Amino acid sequence: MPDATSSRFDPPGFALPGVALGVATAATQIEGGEADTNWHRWAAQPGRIADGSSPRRAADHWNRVGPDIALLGELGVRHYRMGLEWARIEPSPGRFDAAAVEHYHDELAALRAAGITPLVTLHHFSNPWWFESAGGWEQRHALTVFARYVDHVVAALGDLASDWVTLNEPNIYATKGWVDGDWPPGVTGSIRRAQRVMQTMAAAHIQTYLTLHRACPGARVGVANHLRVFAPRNRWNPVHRVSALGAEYLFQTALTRAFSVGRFLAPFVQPRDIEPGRYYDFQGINYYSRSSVTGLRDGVARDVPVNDLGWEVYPQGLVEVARTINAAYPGPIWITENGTADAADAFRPLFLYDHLKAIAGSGLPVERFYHWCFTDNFEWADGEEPRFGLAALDYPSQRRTVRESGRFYADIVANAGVTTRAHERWVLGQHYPMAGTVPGHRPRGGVPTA
Ligand code: IFM
Repeated sequence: MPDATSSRFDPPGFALPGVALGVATAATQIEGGEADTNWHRWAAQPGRIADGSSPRRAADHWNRVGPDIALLGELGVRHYRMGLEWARIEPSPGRFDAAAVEHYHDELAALRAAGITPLVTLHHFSNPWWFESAGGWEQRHALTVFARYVDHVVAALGDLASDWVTLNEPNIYATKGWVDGDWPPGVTGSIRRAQRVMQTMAAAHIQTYLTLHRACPGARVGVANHLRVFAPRNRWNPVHRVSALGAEYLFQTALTRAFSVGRFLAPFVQPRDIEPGRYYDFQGINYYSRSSVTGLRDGVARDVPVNDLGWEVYPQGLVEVARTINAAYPGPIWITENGTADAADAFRPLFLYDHLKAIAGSGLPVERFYHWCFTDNFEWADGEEPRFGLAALDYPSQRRTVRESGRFYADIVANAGVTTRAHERWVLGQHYPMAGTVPGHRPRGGVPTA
């Protein structure tokens, strides 16, 4: 029998005051259908996608916007991060597709009518083929071309969106595309070109930040930064230690500096037309895992909990990266993505609990948390197999079924925290698989450190 001093958040429950909870998606990963993007072309090449799938199927969201918004309503979320497919909006250089723009306009209006605040991502790994084939983010005119797209979007949709992510994870985009080579354009081993891509994207962010603020007073604009913890595999080994520091610097430290305050430290070069300033209204953090560094590549430590893709589950890391970025660039923190691949839904509730609990006890100014992902979706080169959704997707029938973790999340949203009872119902007794026990364990997003 609860006594007078007991609360519904008694440990192991906890409240999450001040954190607005939402879910995240990206256009190419859920929309389905035809769009002439680098990813649609990449997926058409044999062997590029682990299971041979493509973004053409995905979650068919393009044709299911209404029911999907109803499903968001069932989860009770009031915040939704969604992406725009540039290739749909601008199918050939300078020609804008009024029907595609109207589709997004209607989607934003429907979200607003349902009481859901959209956070709109302008670029999330996918480029129109005409842009990609002209050199993509390496071409001289990339900034001008991207600015033309942004101007159009802002004029057409700026009345319905005030929260914007300019770019999603440019460090992953550049590392996978120009160093690992398992994403388009498939270049391997060129750290120099990857850095050039990141430099151009940093300049694009700043240019877009200024455009959005000129056009939409009150806009809140940031980058969805992929941040991870880099730990030396053996902390007594000097090579591991120096490599971990080097990897962190090359992968995220110099880049977040350029994005946030327009200061381009080596290996970047300060662009002549960019003045140092403040170019963020929130620090967006996509957090998934910790890297265990030995030298040339990062990896996953032995004997650690992992998800279906073999990524270490390290909840405290979310607070570690958030503290680091907040100390350098104070201001609101929006966790623009956090979630895990767990097809059996065997540990997603525990994952959610551990990460949200880390935030709750951190004292950091976390204003928003977007779970990745709303539904299962096309996970880039890993295809349809990894399951990140709060809603399970049966691809052939396109049937969505809210998982138990989705019900748990809805309960957290409704209570603004994890109640003692919810912990007992969804979390108690769960545990993570351990590294070495996950078939097909493939750490990804490796960062070269030499
Ligand atoms: O699916 C991706 C998303 O596109 C970017 N952040 C990481 C997610 C999981 O890998």
